[in-house]
Amino acid sequence: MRNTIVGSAALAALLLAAGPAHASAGPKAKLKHHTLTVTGTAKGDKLALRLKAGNPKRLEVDFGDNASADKTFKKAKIKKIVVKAGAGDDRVRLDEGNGNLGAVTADGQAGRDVLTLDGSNAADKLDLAANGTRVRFTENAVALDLNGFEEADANARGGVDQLAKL
Ligand SMILES: [Ca+2]
Ligand SMILES: [Ca+2]
Repeated sequence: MRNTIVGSAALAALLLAAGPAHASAGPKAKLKHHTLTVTGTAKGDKLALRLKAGNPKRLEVDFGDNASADKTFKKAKIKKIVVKAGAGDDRVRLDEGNGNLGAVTADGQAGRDVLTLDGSNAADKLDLAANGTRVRFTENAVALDLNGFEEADANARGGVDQLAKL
């Protein structure tokens, strides 16, 4: 089951509010005070987050979304995940196929950004709701707070899935 929700004018308007682009060598992922912050570059980035296959105690950050993890963190040390995709047309994938990531706040920032949520093989309950100018994606009661994405895709896998649209 695949659902595509094209962003609202409110989301598009957030482009205007996005901050200036900063040049940097590549995307970054840092864990500090139990918050994992993933930062994209000023160009279009592909950023993927998932639990490690066969080891759900590890959380992988995959720059390029090429199935090769670039950074790995201890899941137990992460209480919150913040993704700032930066300028450029970014693709952010939250892959919960190996388990839930926990609370995620993701901001596509400037550019035309796409957020993909890959559900688990269990029966998922996906709710998408406008939350002011933000979009709140709730997967099995775990809140994903999304901002600055022009498109959100939900790939629910297996099980009996429910998806509520805006
Ligand atoms: Ca990679
Ligand atoms: Ca962006």
